[in-house]
Amino acid sequence: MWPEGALLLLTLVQLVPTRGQYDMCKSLVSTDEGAVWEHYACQPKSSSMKEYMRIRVDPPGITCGNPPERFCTLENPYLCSDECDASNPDLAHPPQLMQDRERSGLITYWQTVTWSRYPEPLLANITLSWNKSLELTDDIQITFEYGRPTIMVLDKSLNYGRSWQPYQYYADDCMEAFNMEPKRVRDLNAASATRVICTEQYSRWVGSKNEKTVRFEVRSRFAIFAGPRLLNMDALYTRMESMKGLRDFFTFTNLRLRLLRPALGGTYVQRDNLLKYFYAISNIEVSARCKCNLHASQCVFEDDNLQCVCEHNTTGQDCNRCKKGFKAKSWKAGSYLPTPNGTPNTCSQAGTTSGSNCECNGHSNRCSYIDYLNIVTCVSCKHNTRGQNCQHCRMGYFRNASAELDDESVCIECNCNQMGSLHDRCNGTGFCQCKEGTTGVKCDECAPGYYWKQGCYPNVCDEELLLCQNGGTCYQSQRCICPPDFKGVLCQQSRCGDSKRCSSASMPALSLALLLLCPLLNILLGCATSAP
Ligand SMILES: *[C@@H]1O[C@H](CO)[C@@H](O)[C@H](O)[C@H]1NC(C)=O
Ligand SMILES: *[C@@H]1O[C@H](CO)[C@@H](O)[C@H](O)[C@H]1NC(C)=O
Ligand SMILES: *[C@@H]1O[C@H](CO)[C@@H](O)[C@H](O)[C@H]1NC(C)=O
Ligand SMILES: *[C@@H]1O[C@H](CO)[C@@H](O)[C@H](O)[C@H]1NC(C)=O
Ligand SMILES: *[C@@H]1O[C@H](CO)[C@@H](O)[C@H](O)[C@H]1NC(C)=O
Ligand SMILES: [Ca+2]
Repeated sequence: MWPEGALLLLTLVQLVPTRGQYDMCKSLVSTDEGAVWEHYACQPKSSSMKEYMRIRVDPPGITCGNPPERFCTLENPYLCSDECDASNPDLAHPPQLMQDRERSGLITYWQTVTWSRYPEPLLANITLSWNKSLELTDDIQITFEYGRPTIMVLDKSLNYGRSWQPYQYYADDCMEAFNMEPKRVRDLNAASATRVICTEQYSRWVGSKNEKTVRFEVRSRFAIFAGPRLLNMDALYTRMESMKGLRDFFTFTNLRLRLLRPALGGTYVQRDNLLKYFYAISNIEVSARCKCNLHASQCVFEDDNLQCVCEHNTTGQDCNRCKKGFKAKSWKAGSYLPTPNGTPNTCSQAGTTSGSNCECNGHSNRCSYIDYLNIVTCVSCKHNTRGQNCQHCRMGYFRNASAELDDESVCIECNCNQMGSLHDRCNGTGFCQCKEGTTGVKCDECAPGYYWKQGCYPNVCDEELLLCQNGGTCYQSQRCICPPDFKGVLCQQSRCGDSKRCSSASMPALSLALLLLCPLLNILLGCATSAP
């Protein structure tokens, strides 16, 4: 179907000028002033994504044939003449047979080892990745040969596999397997269209030849809004604009099938014939379009990756940024509304109003002419920026050296310590201006010789120069704790003085321990002040 070569167009060039919805980004229209381009919201056509998916199966060794293994079928468990042998191309069942194009009716499939280690569960994960955000346009269909799993989960990731969420649960008994009420997509309504359900519809045993498909229903969910034959797509697109979750629900970068229990062909596992239990998948059909934020009508497969061919002066894998030199406004996705052509929300060139350059670096959508200065300036700069072109950081913020000028995180808060700094501004590398005795980038540390107590204060005492005397101890550099007979900042002054009213004065050899007992001694030994 696709020509050989590095660059494959997913969207066929339209030879006939019939126009589907949102499939053109621009067209030349004639006006009184000659031909001009008109721009529209646009999106690539839906296509089969199975050829572009990377498949990974886990755990290692789950694929059958190494060593070669015999297997039986559920329909005829006593005829076990089939063999899987990874070293023989005719008998091998590698993962890529889930995505091949089957010629001349020959079914090819990936197959796992048999459940010979029962009762240990037979588990397999199939991870499908595209390295591109995609939007489902039709049902996902997985074709199982030799029976559909009795327990399985479909997961999806929106962030290239960093995190996953369940998409749909499948079991022949949802209550038993997942403690969930069984549901069908047809039971859902506009309010519950994006609910993650468990369905029993695709897991019951009906014979392996009769029903091979497990679906993730997309069309029935679309039909909730667009009607049973999807004739009113405008209603669906309108909903997608007003319900952000609806659009995200159909968006993914990766899918994962967690196969948790194979087909049993009955209620129980027969331990005497475990060679008839395994998984086999012949095809995984994923119909989707590249997510290009309504800024591209084509998506190409280039250097092994899908890539939107961005229009409207946007760029990025998903057309999710404005091109350099087109950042007069912040980037915005195109909109399906108003139907039928939508709004392109194009990125526009640095303005030329009054000959003045009014590029706002993507931090503002508005400019204003200041009469007495004869300049055009950006107004309401966002993201903590300021300036004629929103090119500076606001007071209290500094420039993020690793961010481009149009990055939302271009300005970083100074975060100066309120107690330790003179004000909340900082210099170009984030250094705050510190009060005396305070140091550190944010002024939250004390210089040597200072202690922290809601700001830095000079030490009253320490272990070097400002020693507490006469046996006093230094408490957190803040004060000396003096023995009872001494006072003064460094306990340098005797309380007893000349009046010899303190016992310790007449007992110079008294140890520190006894000194601390002085109040007690006063009572016992009668050295109290009022002794006759
Ligand atoms: C399948 O993926 C899940 C989620 O990452 C993981 O917990 C589980 O161990 C995997 N199973 C196998 C058989 O690799
Ligand atoms: C994923 O796509 C991005 C953008 O096209 C590319 O830079 C990156 O190398 C791709 N990663 C892999 C693993 O192919
Ligand atoms: C994008 O920029 C080019 C100039 O490089 C201009 O001709 C074109 O009309 C712009 N497209 C849009 C949608 O603004
Ligand atoms: C600086 O910008 C980079 C690039 O956008 C961003 O990843 C980082 O989080 C920013 N740093 C801070 C502190 O905001
Ligand atoms: C900010 O202040 C620090 C410390 O005084 C200094 O090292 C740095 O060079 C200053 N940065 C700028 C951009 O002035
Ligand atoms: Ca196949």
